[in-house]
Amino acid sequence: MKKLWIAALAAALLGHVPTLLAQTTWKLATGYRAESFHTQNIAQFSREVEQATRGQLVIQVHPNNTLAKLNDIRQAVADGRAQAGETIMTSMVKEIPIAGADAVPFVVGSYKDAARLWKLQRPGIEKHFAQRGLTLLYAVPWPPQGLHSSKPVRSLADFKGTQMRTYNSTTQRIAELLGARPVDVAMVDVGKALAEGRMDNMITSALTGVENKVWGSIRYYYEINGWFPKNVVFVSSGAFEALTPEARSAVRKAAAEAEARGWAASESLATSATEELRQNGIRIERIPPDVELEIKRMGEKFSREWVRTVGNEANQIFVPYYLQ
Ligand code: PCA
Repeated sequence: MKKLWIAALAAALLGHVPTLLAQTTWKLATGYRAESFHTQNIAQFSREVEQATRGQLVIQVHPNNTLAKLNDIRQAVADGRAQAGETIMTSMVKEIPIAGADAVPFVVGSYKDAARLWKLQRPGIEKHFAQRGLTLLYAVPWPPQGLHSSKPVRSLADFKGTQMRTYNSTTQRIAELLGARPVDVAMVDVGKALAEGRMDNMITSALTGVENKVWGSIRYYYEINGWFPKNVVFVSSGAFEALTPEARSAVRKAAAEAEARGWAASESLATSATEELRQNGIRIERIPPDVELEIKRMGEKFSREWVRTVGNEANQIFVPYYLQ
Protein backbone atom coordinates (compact mmCIF):
# COMPACT_ATOMS: atom_id res chain seq x y z
CA MET A 1 0.00 0.00 0.00
CA LYS A 2 2.76 2.39 1.04
CA LYS A 3 4.69 1.50 -2.12
CA LEU A 4 1.69 2.31 -4.27
CA TRP A 5 1.33 5.66 -2.61
CA ILE A 6 5.00 6.50 -3.17
CA ALA A 7 4.72 5.44 -6.81
CA ALA A 8 1.69 7.67 -7.29
CA LEU A 9 3.47 10.60 -5.69
CA ALA A 10 6.57 10.04 -7.84
CA ALA A 11 4.45 9.83 -10.99
CA ALA A 12 2.68 13.05 -10.09
CA LEU A 13 5.98 14.82 -9.48
CA LEU A 14 7.53 13.52 -12.66
CA GLY A 15 4.45 14.57 -14.56
CA HIS A 16 5.06 18.06 -13.33
CA VAL A 17 8.72 18.26 -14.24
CA PRO A 18 8.17 19.80 -17.69
CA THR A 19 6.02 22.55 -16.25
CA LEU A 20 8.36 23.21 -13.35
CA LEU A 21 11.42 23.68 -15.56
CA ALA A 22 11.42 26.27 -18.26
CA GLN A 23 12.03 24.88 -21.72
CA THR A 24 14.66 26.51 -23.90
CA THR A 25 14.86 26.09 -27.67
CA TRP A 26 18.02 26.75 -29.66
CA LYS A 27 18.01 27.10 -33.39
CA LEU A 28 21.11 25.51 -34.86
CA ALA A 29 21.98 26.58 -38.41
CA THR A 30 24.12 24.50 -40.76
CA GLY A 31 25.04 24.86 -44.42
CA TYR A 32 25.00 21.13 -45.10
CA ARG A 33 22.16 18.78 -45.99
CA ALA A 34 20.15 16.92 -43.37
CA GLU A 35 21.43 13.58 -44.75
CA SER A 36 25.09 14.59 -44.52
CA PHE A 37 27.04 12.67 -41.87
CA HIS A 38 27.92 15.89 -40.05
CA THR A 39 24.26 16.90 -39.81
CA GLN A 40 23.19 13.43 -38.71
CA ASN A 41 25.76 13.61 -35.98
CA ILE A 42 24.33 16.97 -34.91
CA ALA A 43 20.82 15.47 -34.94
CA GLN A 44 21.99 12.74 -32.56
CA PHE A 45 23.75 15.32 -30.38
CA SER A 46 20.49 17.24 -30.22
CA ARG A 47 18.48 14.13 -29.24
CA GLU A 48 21.00 13.27 -26.53
CA VAL A 49 20.88 16.78 -25.11
CA GLU A 50 17.10 16.71 -25.08
CA GLN A 51 17.08 13.38 -23.28
CA ALA A 52 19.77 14.30 -20.79
CA THR A 53 17.99 17.55 -19.90
CA ARG A 54 14.57 15.85 -19.90
CA GLY A 55 13.30 18.21 -22.56
CA GLN A 56 14.61 21.32 -20.83
CA LEU A 57 16.80 22.14 -23.85
CA VAL A 58 15.59 21.47 -27.38
CA ILE A 59 18.03 22.02 -30.26
CA GLN A 60 16.24 22.51 -33.57
CA VAL A 61 18.50 21.77 -36.52
CA HIS A 62 18.04 23.99 -39.62
CA PRO A 63 20.08 22.32 -42.39
CA ASN A 64 20.98 23.21 -45.95
CA ASN A 65 21.64 26.97 -45.60
CA THR A 66 17.94 27.54 -44.79
CA LEU A 67 18.41 29.70 -41.70
CA ALA A 68 21.76 31.23 -42.69
CA LYS A 69 24.27 30.56 -45.46
CA LEU A 70 27.37 28.53 -44.59
CA ASN A 71 29.72 31.52 -44.68
CA ASP A 72 27.33 33.66 -42.65
CA ILE A 73 26.59 31.21 -39.85
CA ARG A 74 29.17 32.51 -37.38
CA GLN A 75 27.77 36.02 -37.81
CA ALA A 76 24.17 34.75 -37.57
CA VAL A 77 24.96 33.21 -34.17
CA ALA A 78 26.79 36.36 -33.04
CA ASP A 79 23.73 38.43 -34.06
CA GLY A 80 21.22 36.12 -32.37
CA ARG A 81 19.48 35.00 -35.59
CA ALA A 82 20.44 31.51 -34.44
CA GLN A 83 21.62 30.43 -31.00
CA ALA A 84 23.96 27.76 -32.37
CA GLY A 85 25.56 26.82 -35.63
CA GLU A 86 27.84 24.60 -37.61
CA THR A 87 30.18 25.79 -40.31
CA ILE A 88 33.42 24.77 -41.93
CA MET A 89 36.26 26.25 -39.94
CA THR A 90 37.85 27.82 -43.03
CA SER A 91 34.77 30.00 -43.57
CA MET A 92 36.08 32.11 -40.67
CA VAL A 93 39.68 32.69 -41.77
CA LYS A 94 39.22 36.38 -42.55
CA GLU A 95 38.54 37.15 -38.91
CA ILE A 96 40.19 34.17 -37.24
CA PRO A 97 43.21 33.30 -39.40
CA ILE A 98 44.21 30.22 -37.36
CA ALA A 99 40.88 28.65 -38.31
CA GLY A 100 42.71 27.91 -41.58
CA ALA A 101 45.34 25.68 -39.96
CA ASP A 102 43.49 22.52 -40.94
CA ALA A 103 43.34 23.50 -44.62
CA VAL A 104 47.07 23.99 -45.17
CA PRO A 105 47.94 21.29 -47.70
CA PHE A 106 50.05 18.24 -46.84
CA VAL A 107 50.57 19.02 -43.17
CA VAL A 108 48.22 16.31 -41.93
CA GLY A 109 48.26 12.89 -43.56
CA SER A 110 46.16 10.77 -41.21
CA TYR A 111 43.31 11.00 -38.71
CA LYS A 112 45.83 10.59 -35.91
CA ASP A 113 47.72 13.67 -37.10
CA ALA A 114 44.45 15.52 -37.66
CA ALA A 115 43.57 14.87 -34.01
CA ARG A 116 46.99 16.12 -32.91
CA LEU A 117 46.57 19.28 -34.94
CA TRP A 118 43.09 19.87 -33.51
CA LYS A 119 44.44 19.60 -29.97
CA LEU A 120 46.94 22.37 -30.74
CA GLN A 121 44.48 24.51 -32.69
CA ARG A 122 41.58 24.23 -30.27
CA PRO A 123 42.75 26.58 -27.46
CA GLY A 124 43.29 29.43 -29.94
CA ILE A 125 39.92 28.87 -31.58
CA GLU A 126 38.24 28.82 -28.16
CA LYS A 127 39.96 32.10 -27.25
CA HIS A 128 38.89 33.83 -30.51
CA PHE A 129 35.38 32.47 -30.14
CA ALA A 130 35.15 33.73 -26.56
CA GLN A 131 36.18 37.21 -27.73
CA ARG A 132 33.25 37.10 -30.15
CA GLY A 133 30.70 35.80 -27.65
CA LEU A 134 30.81 32.23 -28.93
CA THR A 135 31.40 28.95 -27.13
CA LEU A 136 32.95 26.08 -29.02
CA LEU A 137 31.17 22.75 -28.64
CA TYR A 138 33.05 20.35 -30.89
CA ALA A 139 34.69 19.86 -34.28
CA VAL A 140 34.73 16.91 -36.70
CA PRO A 141 36.88 16.55 -39.83
CA TRP A 142 35.75 15.82 -43.35
CA PRO A 143 37.47 12.80 -44.88
CA PRO A 144 40.80 13.63 -46.59
CA GLN A 145 40.66 15.93 -49.58
CA GLY A 146 41.33 14.30 -52.95
CA LEU A 147 41.29 15.46 -56.53
CA HIS A 148 38.18 14.83 -58.66
CA SER A 149 38.52 15.42 -62.37
CA SER A 150 36.49 14.95 -65.52
CA LYS A 151 39.74 14.31 -67.45
CA PRO A 152 42.81 12.28 -66.52
CA VAL A 153 45.59 14.32 -64.91
CA ARG A 154 48.91 13.69 -66.66
CA SER A 155 50.64 16.98 -65.99
CA LEU A 156 50.04 20.21 -64.12
CA ALA A 157 49.47 21.93 -67.44
CA ASP A 158 46.23 19.91 -67.71
CA PHE A 159 44.70 22.30 -65.17
CA LYS A 160 45.42 25.47 -67.18
CA GLY A 161 42.19 27.22 -68.04
CA THR A 162 39.98 24.54 -66.48
CA GLN A 163 37.09 25.53 -64.22
CA MET A 164 38.11 24.43 -60.76
CA ARG A 165 35.47 24.33 -58.06
CA THR A 166 36.55 26.00 -54.83
CA TYR A 167 35.03 26.16 -51.36
CA ASN A 168 37.56 28.13 -49.30
CA SER A 169 40.67 30.29 -49.58
CA THR A 170 42.99 27.25 -49.82
CA THR A 171 41.18 25.82 -52.81
CA GLN A 172 41.02 29.28 -54.41
CA ARG A 173 44.76 29.77 -54.00
CA ILE A 174 45.49 26.30 -55.38
CA ALA A 175 43.32 26.99 -58.42
CA GLU A 176 45.25 30.23 -58.97
CA LEU A 177 48.62 28.50 -58.60
CA LEU A 178 47.50 25.89 -61.15
CA GLY A 179 46.38 28.48 -63.65
CA ALA A 180 42.78 27.21 -63.37
CA ARG A 181 39.73 29.40 -63.11
CA PRO A 182 38.31 29.22 -59.56
CA VAL A 183 34.54 28.71 -59.47
CA ASP A 184 33.02 29.06 -56.01
CA VAL A 185 30.28 26.43 -55.60
CA ALA A 186 28.56 25.53 -52.32
CA MET A 187 28.79 21.87 -51.37
CA VAL A 188 25.05 21.42 -51.83
CA ASP A 189 25.21 22.79 -55.42
CA VAL A 190 28.05 20.65 -56.75
CA GLY A 191 25.77 18.22 -58.64
CA LYS A 192 23.98 21.12 -60.31
CA ALA A 193 27.19 22.95 -61.23
CA LEU A 194 28.56 19.78 -62.84
CA ALA A 195 25.36 19.17 -64.78
CA GLU A 196 25.46 22.76 -66.03
CA GLY A 197 29.10 22.41 -67.14
CA ARG A 198 30.28 25.08 -64.71
CA MET A 199 33.13 22.99 -63.30
CA ASP A 200 35.70 20.45 -64.56
CA ASN A 201 37.51 19.47 -61.39
CA MET A 202 37.66 20.04 -57.64
CA ILE A 203 39.59 19.15 -54.53
CA THR A 204 37.28 17.74 -51.87
CA SER A 205 36.55 14.46 -50.11
CA ALA A 206 35.41 11.30 -51.86
CA LEU A 207 32.39 11.58 -49.60
CA THR A 208 31.37 14.93 -51.04
CA GLY A 209 31.65 13.29 -54.46
CA VAL A 210 29.31 10.53 -53.30
CA GLU A 211 26.84 12.88 -51.62
CA ASN A 212 26.58 14.84 -54.86
CA LYS A 213 26.61 11.76 -57.14
CA VAL A 214 29.36 13.29 -59.25
CA TRP A 215 29.88 10.20 -61.47
CA GLY A 216 27.93 11.66 -64.41
CA SER A 217 30.77 14.11 -65.11
CA ILE A 218 33.70 13.22 -62.85
CA ARG A 219 35.65 10.24 -64.23
CA TYR A 220 38.85 10.23 -62.15
CA TYR A 221 39.59 10.45 -58.46
CA TYR A 222 43.11 10.83 -57.03
CA GLU A 223 43.68 10.24 -53.33
CA ILE A 224 46.16 13.07 -52.82
CA ASN A 225 45.30 13.34 -49.10
CA GLY A 226 45.57 17.12 -49.25
CA TRP A 227 44.17 18.11 -45.85
CA PHE A 228 41.44 17.27 -43.34
CA PRO A 229 39.20 20.36 -42.98
CA LYS A 230 36.91 20.43 -39.97
CA ASN A 231 33.37 21.51 -39.34
CA VAL A 232 32.88 23.24 -36.03
CA VAL A 233 29.74 23.39 -33.89
CA PHE A 234 29.31 26.32 -31.53
CA VAL A 235 26.75 28.24 -29.53
CA SER A 236 26.30 31.84 -28.48
CA SER A 237 27.95 32.21 -25.06
CA GLY A 238 24.90 34.15 -23.85
CA ALA A 239 22.59 31.25 -24.69
CA PHE A 240 25.00 28.76 -23.13
CA GLU A 241 25.47 30.74 -19.90
CA ALA A 242 21.70 31.10 -19.54
CA LEU A 243 21.35 27.34 -19.05
CA THR A 244 21.31 25.73 -15.62
CA PRO A 245 24.69 24.27 -14.59
CA GLU A 246 23.23 20.76 -15.05
CA ALA A 247 22.07 21.53 -18.58
CA ARG A 248 25.45 23.07 -19.39
CA SER A 249 27.26 19.96 -18.32
CA ALA A 250 24.78 17.78 -20.26
CA VAL A 251 25.59 19.83 -23.39
CA ARG A 252 29.34 19.54 -22.77
CA LYS A 253 29.09 15.78 -22.27
CA ALA A 254 26.95 15.25 -25.40
CA ALA A 255 29.35 17.48 -27.37
CA ALA A 256 32.38 15.41 -26.33
CA GLU A 257 30.52 12.27 -27.38
CA ALA A 258 29.49 13.85 -30.70
CA GLU A 259 33.11 14.75 -31.36
CA ALA A 260 34.34 11.19 -30.76
CA ARG A 261 31.46 9.68 -32.76
CA GLY A 262 31.99 12.13 -35.64
CA TRP A 263 35.71 11.41 -35.95
CA ALA A 264 35.04 7.67 -36.06
CA ALA A 265 32.27 8.10 -38.67
CA SER A 266 34.50 10.33 -40.81
CA GLU A 267 37.29 7.77 -40.78
CA SER A 268 35.09 4.87 -41.78
CA LEU A 269 33.39 6.96 -44.50
CA ALA A 270 36.79 7.91 -45.92
CA THR A 271 37.23 4.33 -47.09
CA SER A 272 33.67 3.45 -47.99
CA ALA A 273 33.11 6.64 -50.01
CA THR A 274 36.15 6.02 -52.23
CA GLU A 275 34.83 2.50 -52.80
CA GLU A 276 31.44 3.90 -53.74
CA LEU A 277 33.04 6.23 -56.30
CA ARG A 278 34.78 3.19 -57.79
CA GLN A 279 31.57 1.20 -57.90
CA ASN A 280 29.96 4.02 -59.82
CA GLY A 281 32.59 3.88 -62.54
CA ILE A 282 35.03 6.53 -61.35
CA ARG A 283 38.66 5.48 -61.87
CA ILE A 284 40.69 5.70 -58.70
CA GLU A 285 44.18 6.42 -59.96
CA ARG A 286 47.53 7.54 -58.69
CA ILE A 287 48.73 10.86 -59.87
CA PRO A 288 52.03 10.58 -61.85
CA PRO A 289 54.93 10.94 -59.34
CA ASP A 290 56.42 14.04 -60.99
CA VAL A 291 53.03 15.77 -60.89
CA GLU A 292 52.60 14.74 -57.28
CA LEU A 293 55.94 16.28 -56.45
CA GLU A 294 54.96 19.53 -58.11
CA ILE A 295 51.68 19.58 -56.22
CA LYS A 296 53.55 18.99 -52.94
CA ARG A 297 55.87 21.91 -53.77
CA MET A 298 52.85 24.04 -54.34
CA GLY A 299 51.57 22.92 -50.96
CA GLU A 300 54.84 24.02 -49.38
CA LYS A 301 54.55 27.39 -51.05
CA PHE A 302 51.04 27.68 -49.68
CA SER A 303 52.26 26.76 -46.14
CA ARG A 304 55.00 29.37 -46.25
CA GLU A 305 52.54 32.03 -47.36
CA TRP A 306 50.14 30.95 -44.66
CA VAL A 307 52.63 31.00 -41.80
CA ARG A 308 53.94 34.36 -42.98
CA THR A 309 50.53 35.99 -43.11
CA VAL A 310 49.15 34.46 -39.91
CA GLY A 311 52.35 35.03 -37.94
CA ASN A 312 52.93 34.02 -34.36
CA GLU A 313 49.65 32.19 -33.82
CA ALA A 314 50.48 29.91 -36.74
CA ASN A 315 53.85 29.08 -35.19
CA GLN A 316 52.19 28.28 -31.88
CA ILE A 317 50.32 25.50 -33.68
CA PHE A 318 52.82 24.26 -36.24
CA VAL A 319 56.03 24.36 -34.19
CA PRO A 320 54.77 21.91 -31.53
CA TYR A 321 52.95 19.94 -34.25
CA TYR A 322 56.24 19.26 -36.03
CA LEU A 323 58.25 18.76 -32.85
CA GLN A 324 55.93 16.16 -31.30
N1 PCA B 1 33.35 18.68 -48.42
C1 PCA B 1 33.01 20.07 -48.29
C2 PCA B 1 34.16 20.65 -47.55
C3 PCA B 1 35.20 19.61 -47.47
C4 PCA B 1 34.58 18.40 -47.99
O1 PCA B 1 35.08 17.27 -47.99
C5 PCA B 1 32.89 20.74 -49.61
O2 PCA B 1 33.28 20.16 -50.62
O3 PCA B 1 32.41 21.87 -49.66
